[in-house]
Parts: sequence; structure tokens; C-alpha cells
Amino acid sequence: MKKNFILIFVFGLLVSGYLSAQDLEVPLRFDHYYDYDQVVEAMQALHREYPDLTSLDLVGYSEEQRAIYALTISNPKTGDHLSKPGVYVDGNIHGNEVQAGEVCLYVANRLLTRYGDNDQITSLVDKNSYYIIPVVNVDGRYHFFEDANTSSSNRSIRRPKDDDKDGLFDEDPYDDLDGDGNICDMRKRDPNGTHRTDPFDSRLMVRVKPGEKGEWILLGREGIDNDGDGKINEDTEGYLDPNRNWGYNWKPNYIQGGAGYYPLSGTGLKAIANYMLDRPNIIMVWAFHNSGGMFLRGPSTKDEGEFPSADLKVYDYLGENSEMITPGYRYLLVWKDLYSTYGDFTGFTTNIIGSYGFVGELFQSQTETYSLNKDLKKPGERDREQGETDTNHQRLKFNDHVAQGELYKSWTTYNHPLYGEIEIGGWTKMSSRLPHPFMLQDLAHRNASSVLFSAGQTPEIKVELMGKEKVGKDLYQVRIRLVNDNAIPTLTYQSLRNKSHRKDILKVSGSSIQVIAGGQLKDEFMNKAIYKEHKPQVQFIHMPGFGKVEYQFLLSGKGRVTVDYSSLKAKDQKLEFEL
Ligand SMILES: [Ca+2]
Ligand SMILES: [Ca+2]
Ligand SMILES: [Ca+2]
Ligand SMILES: [Ca+2]
Ligand SMILES: [Zn+2]
Repeated sequence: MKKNFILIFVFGLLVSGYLSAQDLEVPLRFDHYYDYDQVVEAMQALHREYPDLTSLDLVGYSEEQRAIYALTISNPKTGDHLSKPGVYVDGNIHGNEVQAGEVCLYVANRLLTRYGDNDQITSLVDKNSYYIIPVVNVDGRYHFFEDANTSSSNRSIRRPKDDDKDGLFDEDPYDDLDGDGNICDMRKRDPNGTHRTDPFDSRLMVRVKPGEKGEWILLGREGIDNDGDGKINEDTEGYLDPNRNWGYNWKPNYIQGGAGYYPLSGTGLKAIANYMLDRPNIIMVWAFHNSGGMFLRGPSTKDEGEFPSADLKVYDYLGENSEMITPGYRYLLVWKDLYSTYGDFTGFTTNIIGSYGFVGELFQSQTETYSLNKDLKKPGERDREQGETDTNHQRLKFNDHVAQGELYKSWTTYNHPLYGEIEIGGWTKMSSRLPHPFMLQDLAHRNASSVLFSAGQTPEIKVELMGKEKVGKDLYQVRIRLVNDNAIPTLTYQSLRNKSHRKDILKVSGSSIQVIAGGQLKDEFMNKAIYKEHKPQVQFIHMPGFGKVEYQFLLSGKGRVTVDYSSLKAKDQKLEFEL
């Protein structure tokens, strides 16, 4: 097997376009994929290059003791990182969804390398704190590159699980029989088979119609019966789904497959949950996955009901803009347009962390366009004769003439211990769910732009003195206006509904003044204010997106008055004036 190992390694180098560590410079390159070690090196390189704007934090360790790192981008000159709105970005929670990690690195690289040169980016860095965890499932990413895989394997939390309940754990994984680093498909010639060769492309097969002669039987993914139980590949790595094990609306395995034994039962997940709980300023969350071209919002299940309508306006504004930034992607509601998920990450961040959040499903295989001419059906278009293979026709042309054959492995004969002479071939692990490296930068840039757009919409509160009027001896009527010109409010309406986070606080004080009355001003012209009964000097408020609120106070005394505005998720403000 040693020879195979070397072959895998060399093939991996060629196909994945790996770079060696010494090539790693800032600005980072996005014409190749970074393996786990290289992601860490890339984060270290960004931190080394921009020590004043970044910190590199160890969040915790995975099941296999790999480090999970977060890169914080925050300008200390504009305040401590906790004092500014937090934008959290992560990816690669499913170990095979590797380009999600590159999108996160791209966000960091873009913010840092254009800081000071690009006005928009400079202000985005100055106003927010960014918490970027490019790889959530560090074990999964490591094994995806290191081991032979399909494009969909190595997704799990790396904890052995006995899928077939025979008392043995992960005892019958896929086997890379031909040692090429890919887990492809097996087929065997059989005149009574269910499939025949596709007349348009001999690499593909189509199902035989009644009365037609067969040619092939399909034998599933590459593998043997490792434990001799009469089944092949029946207990592969895991499976514990890292996106079904968060601490909100979690359900056990008998309701939803992939659940662990209790919420947050993955060591990496628990570490990230604690990391986020330590950062109550997080108001915007992006979690990148890798298939479908979607921006998904919650709620994750129907029984949770709908978000408050004022939150939907925020989601719609961000989601519809993201659709335009990334043509072809769709902004969707997860349970309705996709499927219900219990204990998923954005359920946790929306309801426990109190932030707005999107799942970004990155890749669309339809973008592997070869030709739009009439001979080839449009991607995804079905043909009665051909079943669903037309997308594959086009993808194979793309493979042949745009990717020079890197995405598909031609069928070759193999002598299988159980099936005898078979053929192994099909789509490789770097195909199907990952853009070819030449398309990676475009995908990363557009999706990073959606993140940056939302980062521009985090709340920025301006506190203004509207008016100050003497209404009696040493008695003043003072009006304060708070304005938020951005789309995102200072607390989600879901947080208000859940009563999960404290409201903003507006406090009026002065060494020689007394606050007689104070409350929200409902109508400045009719002088309608709703005064708070107790402690009028402290008001609990909520700032909407694209809006303002006004407060009125009756103050007695003289001298300096200080108005302190403080918020969990927006930057604190101070206003001072004299009576
Ligand atoms: Ca087993
Ligand atoms: Ca298993
Ligand atoms: Ca193989
Ligand atoms: Ca078996
Ligand atoms: Zn995923």
C-alpha cells in the first residue's frame, strides 16, 4: 500500500493544486485549496502581516485534538472589540465543504489587504469586529484532503459511531481500491443489468427501459466488505452531523439522524458556542456550506413559527441584496424551501446569541457551463430520453475541455475480491460540490461581498440633542433623538420576543441636575411623551433599523448634563451639553 500512498500524494498535489508552505504570502492567493495546516498558516500569515488589526485566538480542540482558530479583525483605535458590532463568519462545519473555508479566508484577506486603500473597506474595518473561523470541522477538513474520499464524505464530527449496530465502530468504511485518492463508483458488466451505456457519452449509463437489454449493474461506491458481514461500506466514519448538535431546539437521533447524545456534544462545537457566548456583541452571523447556491434564513422548523415581521424586513433587505451580489443564488427560508433541521447552528445563533444569520450554500454545479448551444441541454434541464443525465453530459464536456479531465475518472478494470472483474470510475472528490480552483476566487469574492454588505448594515447609533427649552424656574424640557441609518437594529426582534438579551440603556446624569421625568416622545408636535414611572433617568430602549427614536426629559438644576447610550451590540455613545 506504500506505493499507493505515494501515488495518492502525487495525484493530490496535481489535482488539488496544493501550494507548499513557503509560497504562502499575503495577500493570500485563491487559485488553489488550502488543506487544514495551510489554513492555519494562512491565518498566521494574516496576523503576522497585520498585528495591529488582528488577533489569532485558539477557540478549542476537536475530537482528534486539532486546534480550532479564530481570527479577530478589529481596530483597537476605534475601541475594544467587544464595544463594536460583531460580525461572525465561519465555514466548513461539514468537513468536505472545504471552499467555505476559503470564503472565510477571503473575507479576512479582503478586509485587511484593502484597509487604508479602499474607503468602504476602511470604514467596515473601523466600525465592526469580525470573528472569523474558517474551519469549524478541522478534523473533517484534514481527512478530506488527506484521505481518499467522495465529494460528500468526511462530513461528520470525528467521533466513531456504530451505524449498523453490530458492536463495532466505523468498521466498514469506503476503500480506495485503485489507490488514486478518490472514492469513485463500481460497475460490472452484466447482460441482465439495470443500466446500459449512454449512447451520447460512453462514460455514462442510462437505466434500461422495459424490454431493453441491460449492460451494467451498479455496485455503489468503491469498497469491500471489510468485516465480512455481507454488506459493503455499511459503517463509515461517524456519522454525527455537526450541524444538528447545537444548543437550541435539539432533538435526539430517533427524531433526526446525525444527532449526538446531547446538545453541543462535539468538543469543537462546545468550544465555539462558548467563544460566541463570550462575545455578546455578535449581531450578524454567516455560516458557509458548499452546495446549491442559497442564502438560507431561519426559522429552521415550521413549529417554531415565523420571526417577527420587523426581523423579516431586515432578512429580506440583506437576503435580496445578497441574491443580486451573487447572481444565480436564491434567498430562501430553510424549513419551507429546503428541509427542517433541529439543533442547527443558525437556530442557536439566532435564539441564543441574538443575531441575524444566514447559511450560505456556495457552489452551483450549473456554473460549470460548457456550452449553451442547442446540442447540449441547459444544465439541469431534463430530457425524457436521457433521464437526468443531460447535466452530466455538460459537466463531462466541462471536465474534458475546461478542466482538462481533472474532475472525472475514466472507468478502468479492477479485480474485486467479491465481484470479480469490475470497473472503477466516476466523479472525483474535488468535483461536484467544489468549484474548480480557477473559479474559486470569483465564488469567494462574491460571497465575501455579501458578508461585507451585511457588515455595512450593522447598527451605528447617533445621539443628537433635538431641543432644550426652559419651561420653569430651573426646569428644562430636553429632547434627545437617536438615529440608526443602517438596516440592522440594535437587537433582533426575536431577542425582544424571547426576552433573551438586555435592551439598550439611555442614562441621563449630571452632578447638579435632577431628572424629574423622562420617557419616549411619541409625537414631538403634539408633545406626547410616555413617561417612565420609576427611575426616569434610566430608559430601556430599542433602536430599529433605518429609523429613529426620541426621548423627552424634564430636568431641574444647572450645569453639565451627560447622556450615555449603551448597547450590547452597537457602539456606546455619549452626548454632553449644558443647562
Ligand atoms: Ca458497526
Ligand atoms: Ca460509523
Ligand atoms: Ca479510488
Ligand atoms: Ca461489511
Ligand atoms: Zn453543509
